[in-house]
Amino acid sequence: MIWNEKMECMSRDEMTQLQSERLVKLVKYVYDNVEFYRKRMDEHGVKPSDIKGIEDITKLPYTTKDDLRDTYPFGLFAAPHSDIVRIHASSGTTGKATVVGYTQNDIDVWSECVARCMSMADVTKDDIIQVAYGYGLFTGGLGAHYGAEKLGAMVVPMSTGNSKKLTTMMVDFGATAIACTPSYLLHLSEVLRDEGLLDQIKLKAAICGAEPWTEKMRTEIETRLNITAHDIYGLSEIMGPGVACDCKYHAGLHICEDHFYPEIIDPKTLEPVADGELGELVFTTITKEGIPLIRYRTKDLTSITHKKCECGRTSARISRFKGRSDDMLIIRGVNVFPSQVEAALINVEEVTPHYMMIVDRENNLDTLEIQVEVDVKYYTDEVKGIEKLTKKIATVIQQALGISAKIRLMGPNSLKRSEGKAVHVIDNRKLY
Ligand code: DLL
Repeated sequence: MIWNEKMECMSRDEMTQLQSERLVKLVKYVYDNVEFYRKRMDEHGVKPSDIKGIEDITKLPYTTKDDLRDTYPFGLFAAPHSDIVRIHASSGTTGKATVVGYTQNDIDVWSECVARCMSMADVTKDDIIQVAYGYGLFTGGLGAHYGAEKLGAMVVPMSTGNSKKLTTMMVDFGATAIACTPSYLLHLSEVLRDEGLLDQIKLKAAICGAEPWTEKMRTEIETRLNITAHDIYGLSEIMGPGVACDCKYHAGLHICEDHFYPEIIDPKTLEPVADGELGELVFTTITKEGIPLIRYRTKDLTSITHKKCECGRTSARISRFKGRSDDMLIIRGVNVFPSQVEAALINVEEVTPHYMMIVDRENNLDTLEIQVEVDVKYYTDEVKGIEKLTKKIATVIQQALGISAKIRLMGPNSLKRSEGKAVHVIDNRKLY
């Protein structure tokens, strides 16, 4: 089923016209309401009146995560606080989170986009959907929740964790759809198998995202659970889940293009690349009110096509993600930057700035080990001392990253020094 045929199936010309009108309005809106953008545009010598249509978008400067960090917490908000009805946040590159705000209209648009995505997975008002993304500052839980409600489905707001309860309720409530990260769904399939519940579930579809996954993982999920699994994409800076999703043809993710204007650029030259070529995805939020962003560099690497899909939708499609142009990792669904570890360790007197993060996947759950080099002054063989310091670092890391890590203390000068750019991560998962 196509949730919003008018918007999802409009002709290219109509879409370009709509995007042009919306961009012109947006640029004036941010220029009038966000000091940061006013200054940026003045520096670039661009006036709102220079933007006459979507073809003028390349005249505008890019926005990055650092811009959000530098204006923390509300510096990029365009709407007055009295019009903001919700805040979400995700990891920043160092200590501070990236904060986003939504007006009621933004929440309505968001729910509409998620409803479109869930419809791509053939979820309807007759479905019972378990939302097992985290609820809270992370956009996954509430984003999926409001979209499923908009669809009219029966929503079970499980959040993450407590897999046994989730699987029991899956059977007892007869859940027909689930929204969660793909790795968590693989884990759930094992819990269902171990509990002997696999033949009692009524699941038909899964809406999986928030982290990279492969076609191999999709096949594994679909075979184990006898369902169809759809790839949903989004990021908190742009909105949250629901920016794009794949339909039953799995031939790329349809972007909600009437709200998010996509560009693909070469991350080095920052020049646009042609359809089909790999590059960094950039979005302009052409209808957003709370925190509209112009040419936001997602750092996600993909390619785009503007060809009509077999499903009938005409919206541009992006291919499954091929990596990132920065060093962000997603561990257990949480965005983690090595620089956050560095920032956290600086406050621990007993260790040096040398560390190594080792990421792996065991039983479909991500594991993180952080090897930390102890300062020669504090190095000890004494078990009690090691235990105390390990615990202290584990607490600091948990607070900084929002996820737990196994800490391994290393002797002075034991971690390999690199000659060029320091290597701080070994990722043994095969995600791209
Ligand atoms: O992960 C929003 C979301 C929630 C999307 C639930 C889908 C489902 P952030 O925490 O801001 O927002 O992380 C955004 O996650 O830039 C990508 O690198 C990655 N990501 C999200 N979805 C996918 C996906 C949410 N389907 C960052 N495939 C993005 C690959 C994804 N990577």
